[in-house]
Amino acid sequence: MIELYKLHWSHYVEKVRWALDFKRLPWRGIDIVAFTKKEMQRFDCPQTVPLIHDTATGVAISDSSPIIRYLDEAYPERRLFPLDPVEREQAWQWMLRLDSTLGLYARRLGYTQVIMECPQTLAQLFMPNVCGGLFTRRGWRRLAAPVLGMMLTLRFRFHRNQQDGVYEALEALLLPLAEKLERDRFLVGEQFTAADLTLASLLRPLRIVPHFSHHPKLQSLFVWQERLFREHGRDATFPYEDAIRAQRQRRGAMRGLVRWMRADGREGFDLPHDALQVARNDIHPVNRWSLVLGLPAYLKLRWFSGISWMPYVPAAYSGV
Ligand SMILES: N[C@@H](CCC(=O)N[C@@H](CS)C(=O)NCC(=O)O)C(=O)O
Repeated sequence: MIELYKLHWSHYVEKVRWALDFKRLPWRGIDIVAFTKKEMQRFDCPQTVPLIHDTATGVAISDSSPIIRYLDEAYPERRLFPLDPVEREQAWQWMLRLDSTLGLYARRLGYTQVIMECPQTLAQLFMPNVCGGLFTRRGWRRLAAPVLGMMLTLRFRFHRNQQDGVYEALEALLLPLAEKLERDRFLVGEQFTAADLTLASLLRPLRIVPHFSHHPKLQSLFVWQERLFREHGRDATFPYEDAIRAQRQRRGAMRGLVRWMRADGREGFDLPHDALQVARNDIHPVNRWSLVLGLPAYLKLRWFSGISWMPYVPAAYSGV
């Protein structure tokens, strides 16, 4: 039995869930409290989510790509890595690069979009069981939203999206990927691998970011993603996607117009050209004093982010 310590909406967690389901391994999910992560403290490995504990071997391991590699080595049935060593290394490098670029920036922009359009959703994600679910009720949700929004803004630096060239860097990453996948069915070789699973999972938060979900040159990439979701029985939408869509339908508008888009902001990832050994992360510590800085950062993001409202139309790839 594999125990999976998770935050259910995390795109890194979805990678591991998908791998476990693909390999038909028995597993059980344990929802953790995001603020304390006390459920996983007994394990002597970096405390990021996802983390798995294999009760058969005693192995506990965090970081989604090493987890998937461990699963493939320990349980070789229904392989996710190619047998050919060159292709195997290619798949591994794709995973580490996507974890260190797409995964981090899509998380930033997905949360940014939630904060700009329906911040009350944050309480439903982070506090479903706190005080018997009090913060999922209407008025309390509104109270919790700015506090959670401030903490997340400081932790992941949403207020620096423009400065850090996040939109530009992601666009520069995704356009060639979309072109490649119009020619090839898979990222590596002729079969589905852990690299495809990584790309399709980590793209998910961008489905609520109109600059990407509605980008004419990226529609084929989302069609590719949807095909994989269908073929592998993955959830068509996550609850936060449904929440934001319902809000847009009610308002008839979405925050989609990125006003700046600099041509020189495209080098944002700054990764070494050599092979990567581990994935990068961008989590910054937040304490109660730094929270004082959170309020202006949060308010700026919510009201003066430079991303304007535009009429809501569904993305072409989804037709929803
Ligand atoms: N490279 C890691 C990234 C994992 C990660 O950053 N997880 C986030 C959740 S999406 C986390 O642990 N957050 C806890 C925190 O911010 O303390 C992976 O692929 O698993």
